[in-house]
Amino acid sequence: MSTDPKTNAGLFERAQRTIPGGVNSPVRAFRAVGGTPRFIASARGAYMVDAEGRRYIDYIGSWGPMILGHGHPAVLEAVQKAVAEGLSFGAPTEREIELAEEILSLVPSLEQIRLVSSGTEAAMSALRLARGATGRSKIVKFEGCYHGHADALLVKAGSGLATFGHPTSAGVPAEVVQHTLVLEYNNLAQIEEAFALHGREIACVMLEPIAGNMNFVRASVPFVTKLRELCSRHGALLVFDEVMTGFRVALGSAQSIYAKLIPGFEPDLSVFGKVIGGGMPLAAFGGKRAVMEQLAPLGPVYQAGTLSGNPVATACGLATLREIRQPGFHEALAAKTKTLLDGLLGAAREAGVAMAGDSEGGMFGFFFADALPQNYPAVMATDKARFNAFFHAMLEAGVYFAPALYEASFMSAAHSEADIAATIEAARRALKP
Ligand code: KE4
Repeated sequence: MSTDPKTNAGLFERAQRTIPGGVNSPVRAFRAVGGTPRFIASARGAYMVDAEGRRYIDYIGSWGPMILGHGHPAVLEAVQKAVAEGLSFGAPTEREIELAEEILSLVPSLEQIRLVSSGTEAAMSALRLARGATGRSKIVKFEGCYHGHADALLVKAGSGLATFGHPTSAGVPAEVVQHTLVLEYNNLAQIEEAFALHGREIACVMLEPIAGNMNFVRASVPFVTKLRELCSRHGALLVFDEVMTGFRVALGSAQSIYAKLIPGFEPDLSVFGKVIGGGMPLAAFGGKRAVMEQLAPLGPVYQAGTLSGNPVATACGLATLREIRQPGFHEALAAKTKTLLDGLLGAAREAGVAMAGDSEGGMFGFFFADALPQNYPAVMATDKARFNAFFHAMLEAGVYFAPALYEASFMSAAHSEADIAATIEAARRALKP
């Protein structure tokens, strides 16, 4: 008996016939948590509705972009107007300038920015730019941080500081990652030793300032301070991958938080995505003019894109940024996120379950562990079985968290106090022994 084609299971069965794994991005397949992915039919405000008509309170928000919630009137109006004016021109538009000016007005470390279509493309381009601007080949990234799927960044740690990375994916030749050094996040001794060994050959250090691809792990202030100091001393560029944290954890992104804690702190290059596209394919990378002007057509570093700065995507991103820069927006978002997280942790305490969590702005994460992990091995040592059971209990209760223990979750301006109370009540029931 074949599965009812109108159900999630039926759609998943059908999808797997024509799309590898039935999905266009692996994490959507629920393989980390098990079970059948939900095929979403529509979304509005804080809610998504699946193919079976079931409604979920959505804490994925398209993995970060939907900071306003789904279908914000100002965003829909801007996108519909842009659609009527034309979908794509392959020529410059005024709105790309407006979006560039808007982003630069919010991030003081930026003097110029280039728009692209995905976070992967932005991180890959920033990496090439760092190598081109410094004339160096070696790069440093950290275990647990994800910067998209460009070959040179799909790397796992080598067997020590002197040895460089190994591919995490088939199809990536060892030669491509031979210059990528993968270190432990928040490990000051390792980064000091790496620069002592390779300092003059390192083009850049790339990291997620708050690692949402380890669910929620903050780069410590001493770690970021050390990175800034070593990069400056050795002529390497410090690249903040803010695809997830950008305009999400604070209006000025994560770098504005570190600038308050580390006097004068700035990264050299920044990578953005998600929120700046408001749900449409748009990302960006930027930095000081002297570095950015190394890019074609001015300089020798080639980078391009047919749909870069797409007029509909820029309308969506611009409308989103104009809404989130309203006074009090991030304060209200952060307060809601904290209320939710405190409620989840309280429910765990009542149930006698070890749970740790952290949040910044509209981004949060929780682990079934006694303490917050500070690096990837510690994240992967948290209780996966308990996480997966909790994920599914909440999904059955109509609450959609990130389907993997190493992924962050997201609050939106559309989530109401009632949504948060219902989520906490569902957690109490899910965690009850
Ligand atoms: P995209 O190519 O997926 O737009 O961005 C890649 C990327 C780069 N940098 C960071 C810090 C990111 O978090 C991402 C993408 N994030 C994942 C969620 N962990 C996107 C979800 C997915 O892969 O489907």
